[in-house]
Amino acid sequence: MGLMAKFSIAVIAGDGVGVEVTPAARRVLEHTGAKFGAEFAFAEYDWGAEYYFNHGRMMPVGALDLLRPADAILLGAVGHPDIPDHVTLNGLLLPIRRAFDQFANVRPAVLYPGVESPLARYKGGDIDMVVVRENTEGEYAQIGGFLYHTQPEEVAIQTAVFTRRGIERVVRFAFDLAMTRRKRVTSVTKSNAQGFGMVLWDRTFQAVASEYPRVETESLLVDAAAMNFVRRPHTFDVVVGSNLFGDILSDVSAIVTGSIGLAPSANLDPTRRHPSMFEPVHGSAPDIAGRGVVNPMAAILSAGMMLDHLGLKEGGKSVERAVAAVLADGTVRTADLGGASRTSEVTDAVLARI
Ligand code: GGG
Repeated sequence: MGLMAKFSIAVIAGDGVGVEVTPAARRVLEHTGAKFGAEFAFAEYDWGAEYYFNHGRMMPVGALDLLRPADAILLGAVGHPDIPDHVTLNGLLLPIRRAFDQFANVRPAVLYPGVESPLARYKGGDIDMVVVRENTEGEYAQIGGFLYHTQPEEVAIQTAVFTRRGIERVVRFAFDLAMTRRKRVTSVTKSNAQGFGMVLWDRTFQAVASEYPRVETESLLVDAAAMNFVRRPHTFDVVVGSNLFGDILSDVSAIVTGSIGLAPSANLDPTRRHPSMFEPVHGSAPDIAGRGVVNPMAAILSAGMMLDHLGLKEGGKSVERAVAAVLADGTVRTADLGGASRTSEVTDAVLARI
């Protein structure tokens, strides 16, 4: 047997169903690693809502320095009904994305055979797109403040930040990705109404597009994009948009391909100076948390994306193939896909196929 590649993985299971899907992803990493010559050392961090209740913050001072040496980060979900969502998000997920310059949030949406789309005329194999979301600036830059805080005359200022550098690098990432796929990139803005940041986006998109003459391009306003994700999802290949638009549209792409329980994501620093982070698109789902019924496939597919990022391409492919095989077989599936299987049963079924 050849040399084992060794990787250190920081794990933040987080809140709600995060603590149920993360162990499933971990098992898949261990199992796939053993088959494809890789070994994983996991460091678990108990950050999130419980940590907040005990310490008044989502993660400790110095948390980012603990994550920094990791080869990758596996995240479950953040969010708790008793903590405002802006506290959980800005206390954990967004600072990690920014600190590690994870500027490309890659969110594939595939309609797998055996999965029913809510769109009547679409069947397995018909939809295969990737939403590339700008992940470090834009509408989530968290620049602003309150005047007359909590008083009746209160004013809130929330500033979106768009930089040419920030737009250019994520758009370039989208084009490079499209070159490995069907060579089609759709840019999404709202530049008719937002005449500064989004106009800079459009101009930057055109400039980068001119460097990729073999890639077909399309620019859509976000309202038209939302409509066309439902009307003609089969026409999209790579879709690139701002932090907010990518966040929203990737929920639409998730549901037209069957379930948000199948939607993985990678928060990538493509320069590899920092660890990238892999997480299901879904949140903590407090309504079903703790019952062992959440679909682990989004987290498992995210683990597959991690393997791919770490250079274990065949391992990554085998994870996706295993998920696809379980979906095509149709006997083991969670409630979001019309089944009654438990999280552990789905995980076992995927492991058996790898
Ligand atoms: N899986 C991570 C999670 O909890 N996502 C929920 C969420 O609200 N995410 C916001 C974002 O991706 O910006």
